[in-house]
Amino acid sequence: MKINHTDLEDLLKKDLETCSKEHDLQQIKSKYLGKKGHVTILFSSLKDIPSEERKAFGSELNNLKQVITKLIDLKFVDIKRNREITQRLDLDTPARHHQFGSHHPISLVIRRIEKIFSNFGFETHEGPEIETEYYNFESLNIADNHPARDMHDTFYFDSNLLLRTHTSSVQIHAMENRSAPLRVLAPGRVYRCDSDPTHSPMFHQIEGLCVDTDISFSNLKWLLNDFIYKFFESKKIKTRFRPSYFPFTEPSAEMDVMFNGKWLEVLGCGMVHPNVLKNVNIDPKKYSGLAFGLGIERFAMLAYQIKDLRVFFENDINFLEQFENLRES
Ligand code: 2NL
Repeated sequence: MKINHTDLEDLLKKDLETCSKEHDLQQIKSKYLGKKGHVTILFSSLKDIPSEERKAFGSELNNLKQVITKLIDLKFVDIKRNREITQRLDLDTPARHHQFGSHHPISLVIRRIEKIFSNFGFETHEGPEIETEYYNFESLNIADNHPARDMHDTFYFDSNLLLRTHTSSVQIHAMENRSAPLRVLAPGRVYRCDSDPTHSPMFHQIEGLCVDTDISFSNLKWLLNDFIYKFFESKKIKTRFRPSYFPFTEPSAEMDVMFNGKWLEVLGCGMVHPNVLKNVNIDPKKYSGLAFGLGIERFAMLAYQIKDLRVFFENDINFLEQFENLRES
């Protein structure tokens, strides 16, 4: 009996052509190579073959088995690879939803102000939000009995440690570390024990300080006027300086800007008090300084026409999303 070697191979090839699933291939495999498979049956027929033909027939069978095993194995690899490709390119997969975040308006305003002052050589400095009484008050010429030290305004941890009430302390550290001349910008969170619809116990401030020889009040006025023109993108905007009082500056002033026919106070400023310079070992006879401080929430409200202070701290996604397109400003 002669086995039809090519018939079986062709039969398998046809079966493989229409097969695309691993499960179906397993069935094909057992159809040919399983216990009752074609190849196995052929092998069991060996014993009925006349002995002089057996050797040749056996060798032919081995070859056939090898070819069939190889074809089936290759098909397994093929199915596996196809599965990987179709999984990778599954067009029914829902599109990935890219949701870009946005910067908080407070961050945007800080960045804009930093950019304007960096053109005048001011460098941003940071410092701790927990300070000692010395750095928050004493070094700034704020006397022991000054109302700003009152327990109602300042968050104390103990008699010495507190949450900074302004970022002036950052500038004190900067003057101690770098000495004069220097130009420092100090943005950051500050804390006051005050909470109502127009006051948040945590808010943001930027202070600026320039110490050099021959710094005058007219330098201060020019710098701040130019800053306001740049920030509000108009040279026509009206400003004025009113005399004021801060323990750390002398003279001191408040700057108003005209919006819709009304004067609005936007910042406080002055010439650094000689006592403050002495506290950081800078000679007030040789050096003088200009300084200013402003509330960032106030500037953000003006820049983006925001009416209510509380939206800055609620982190409502509908509010924050509006600043998405202003990322680069
Ligand atoms: C305001 C007023 C101001 C300063 C801050 C300052 C810092 C040093 C020395 C002198 Cl180290 N002055 N800062 C000066 C004047 C005013 O802030 O109304 N801020 C919201």
